[in-house]
Amino acid sequence: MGKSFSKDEHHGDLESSFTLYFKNFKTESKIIPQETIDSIELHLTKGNIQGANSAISAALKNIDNVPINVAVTGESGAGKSSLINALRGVGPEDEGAADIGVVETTMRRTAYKHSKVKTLTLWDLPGVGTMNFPPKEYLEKVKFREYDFFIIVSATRFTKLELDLAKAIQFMKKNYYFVRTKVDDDLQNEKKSKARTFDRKNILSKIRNSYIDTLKKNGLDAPQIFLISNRYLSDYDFPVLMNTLVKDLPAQKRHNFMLSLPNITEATIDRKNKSMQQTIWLEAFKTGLLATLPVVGILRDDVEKVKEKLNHYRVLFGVDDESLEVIAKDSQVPAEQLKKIIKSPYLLDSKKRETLEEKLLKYLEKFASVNGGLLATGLYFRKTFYLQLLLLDTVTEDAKVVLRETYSKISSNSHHPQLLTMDECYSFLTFLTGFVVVFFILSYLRLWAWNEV
Ligand SMILES: Nc1nc2c(ncn2[C@@H]2O[C@H](COP(=O)(O)OP(=O)(O)OP(=O)(O)O)[C@@H](O)[C@H]2O)c(=O)[nH]1
Ligand SMILES: [Mg+2]
Repeated sequence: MGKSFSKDEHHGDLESSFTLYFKNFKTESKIIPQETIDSIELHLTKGNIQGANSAISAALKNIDNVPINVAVTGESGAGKSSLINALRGVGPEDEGAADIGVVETTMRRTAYKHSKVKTLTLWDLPGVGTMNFPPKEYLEKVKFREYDFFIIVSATRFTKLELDLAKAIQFMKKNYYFVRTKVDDDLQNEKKSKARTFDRKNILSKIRNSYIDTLKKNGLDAPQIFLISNRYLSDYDFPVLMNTLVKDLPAQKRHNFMLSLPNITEATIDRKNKSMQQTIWLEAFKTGLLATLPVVGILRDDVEKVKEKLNHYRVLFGVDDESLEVIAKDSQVPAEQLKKIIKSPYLLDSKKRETLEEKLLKYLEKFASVNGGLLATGLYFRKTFYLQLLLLDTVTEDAKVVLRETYSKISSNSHHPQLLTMDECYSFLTFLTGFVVVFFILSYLRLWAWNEV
């Protein structure tokens, strides 16, 4: 599979591959800053292989180590802890979950580390109202410089203090996001009180517009509000909120933040895949820059590394045994059932009929037909690169299969908002009774007419 290149041909090829590869990604999905991409390209143009290699190593190291700090603030009971748990992919009863309750539980800032992404910390801050300080002083007290952005949460309306806080955050050149929680409750209440005229879309847009009006009146430019439910994450604006947060972060923080997010939609899982692909490609590119010989077979000592990689991906995509146990508990789908429908645990199973080499070959054929050829040419085209993509895609598909299996269970659980209100049940029963009465009258009339004849 390897192909030899003369030195110049090799460099020219590498430079164009590098440029082409990153052209495939939108700015908001790239995991390294444009300046870094430009500088690597410059090294390659000049034939400075060592320079390009060091720049890629530094970029990857930065992605691994750069801390991400998220501040969540809002009045007591607004749903801060619930949102933090949701962002960490932790259920309210799971180990290490932030305390949730109806009594005021957050009086000072509390740090919650993400269990899988060690560089990410979510901070549960006391509301600006509970601290009794003007916004600027509040920001100093909660150490505003440490955070990448603020999420300001409310379950009712935003107070004047919170609106002023947003302005102060903006002034400090940090991002903030207004999040309105518990919209599931709003819809439920509307449905109960106005069953006949209930229109979900209309109600949500009314709620949204009333917030936007208030924000505009208070001098906040380009205001945005995310309507979410911490109980039903894939409904409403939670997925939009996640995309916005990822897009607004500096490129080098995107990858880890993306990986930290819960698998609530298939689109989220695909985005994690795209992010992982970039790190795999950069690693392979870097290795290929310095490699002198193309690797043809899967080396024996690579097998252990491959196993390690697979386990790592399974953890990141939430399909490792431990994660599956937690998902099973939350969704009430037995863990055994989940383990049966996924493929990654058996991928490296040597007893299987199809060997890993055969699987890889099949994958390469499929890859080439979808992408119009194989991605990388030149010395860095190594089997291990495509093997990692195969592992990644298998794990990605597993995460989707698990989501589908558990989503259907969650949707059919009784705690999901009722499909029919009492009024609707009553109307339906009235209709049914009417229908039965009319049916009997008509049958009787027919019989009577028959006897007459
Ligand atoms: N229906 C519904 N209930 C929610 C939602 N978010 C939170 N809750 C409930 O609201 C209550 C308060 O939520 P918390 O997450 O503890 O609120 P908090 O802002 O952390 O409260 P403090 O720690 O007291 O400041 C809990 O009973 C949650 O289960 C939501 O989106 N929908
Ligand atoms: Mg709390």
